[in-house]
Amino acid sequence: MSTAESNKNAQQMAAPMTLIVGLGSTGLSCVRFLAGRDIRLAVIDSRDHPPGLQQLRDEYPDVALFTGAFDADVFAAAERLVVSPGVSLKEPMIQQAISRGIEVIGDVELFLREVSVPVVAITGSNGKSTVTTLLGEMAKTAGVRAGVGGNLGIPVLDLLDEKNELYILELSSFQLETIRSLRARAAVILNLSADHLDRYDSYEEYVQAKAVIYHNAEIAIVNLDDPAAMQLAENSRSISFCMRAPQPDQYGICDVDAVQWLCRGEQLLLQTAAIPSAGKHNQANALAALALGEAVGLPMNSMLRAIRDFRGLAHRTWFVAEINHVRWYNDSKGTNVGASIAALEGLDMADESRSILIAGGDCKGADFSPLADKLPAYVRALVLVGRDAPLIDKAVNGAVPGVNAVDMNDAVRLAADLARPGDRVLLSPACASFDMYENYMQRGEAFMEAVGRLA
Ligand code: UMA
Ligand code: ADP
Repeated sequence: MSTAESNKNAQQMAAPMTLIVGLGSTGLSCVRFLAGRDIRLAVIDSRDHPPGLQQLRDEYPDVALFTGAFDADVFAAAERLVVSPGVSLKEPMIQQAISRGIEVIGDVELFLREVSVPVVAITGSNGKSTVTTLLGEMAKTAGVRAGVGGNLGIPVLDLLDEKNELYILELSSFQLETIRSLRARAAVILNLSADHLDRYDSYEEYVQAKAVIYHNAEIAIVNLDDPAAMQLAENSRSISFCMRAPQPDQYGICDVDAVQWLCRGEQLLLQTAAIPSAGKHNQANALAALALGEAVGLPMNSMLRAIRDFRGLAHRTWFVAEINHVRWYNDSKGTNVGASIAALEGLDMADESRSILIAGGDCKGADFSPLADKLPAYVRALVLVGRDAPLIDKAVNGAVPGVNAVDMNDAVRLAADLARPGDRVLLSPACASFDMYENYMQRGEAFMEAVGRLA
């Protein structure tokens, strides 16, 4: 650090300041939002070279920055913390700040204090990005100007625009931990299954973080197929969805003369065959989006048109190729056990065909036994790759044949050998990608390239 910089930092600590904790995309969005508001600002990040470093130096040279191991003196000088989702509130210095009684919030709380138009809040263990994006498409088709983002990628503060009539936010459990003022027009917990147990002490704690989304929501969207998620909705007004024939005013699936339909009560809306994205879980996602769309007054015909046109998001049960009568799917975003189970069940054909599942990576403290229990019904063979492959192997305990691969190319070659005509090969790792790749996108690309070489 230069002398000028350390002087600037010392000055900053001499007076009460808002401390932005974390300099990733969220931290930068908070600086952009708060800079120029006559608020003394500083940023701290425990990384030596946080991703936003250069941009902060170039665009906000007056904002003090502290990098490397968190410094207690910097936290002690703060009168308010704005904490990024990647930083746990259990961090001892954040705990001390909470004990001192200062305000500890996140970027979404700053955002909520700023907006006056309706907010749709979407969480769940899986399907968040898909439902958020699909609802955004529904709004666009209906001509409603909506800001769409959050955990999906664009930090919420960067969505702020006076012209927006609606905000559609994907909120992670991490983001929900630092929210105080959420009064969503419509809120949903899509489903609940274990994730992020490297950050939470228990599954219960993770669920409690998610539960916040329903507090003060005007309309709760409720998944009747997920009793644990359903139980968290105590709102007086709700719109429900399920994967069976629904009651009046609920969304569900109806069979008429062997044809499956998305329906609302007895009203047939759209044949499920018209949904372009693969898997039954994407039917559930469409129903959730319809219920959310109804809650914010989107017209039905626009919503159905958006469903018909929405091809799904890349790396989510994404059809890659058919080679020698074997269909290959990239579900690299299947980063937890619940997601991989949903992908296996969703692609199931109820015939003799099976899936070859490629799984493994950074398991985030997961328990693989729910996946192991499901494998015999859906999986012909398992190809394991990545750091925590032995943990999956141990949980499966020979319930289905398994082989180990050294890398993605090897995994794809092995899967091709194991598949029979009519089978599917599914990359759905049930793990994060950080042991081998920068992110799930890179892992999915590696898979698709290897499949391409095979073709
Ligand atoms: N980190 C440190 N020290 C710090 C600050 C962060 O080591 O001082 C680490 C974190 O532990 C984490 C990484 O840096 O591993 C990134 O954290 P961050 O808070 O800087 O992340 P942002 O770049 O601000 O991105 C965050 C969300 N990231 C996380 O929650 C980890 C992004 O979700 C989100 O798109 C973005 O805000 C905009 O809202 C990503 C994510 O992985 C996609 N989310 C998790 C998930 O979907 O499972 C919850
Ligand atoms: P999230 O944003 O919650 O991670 P995504 O929409 O990105 O969710 O989907 C991630 C993965 O979760 C998909 O690749 C698929 O394996 C699984 N998935 C998607 N929708 C559902 C659902 N409704 N229920 C269970 N699993 C799902």
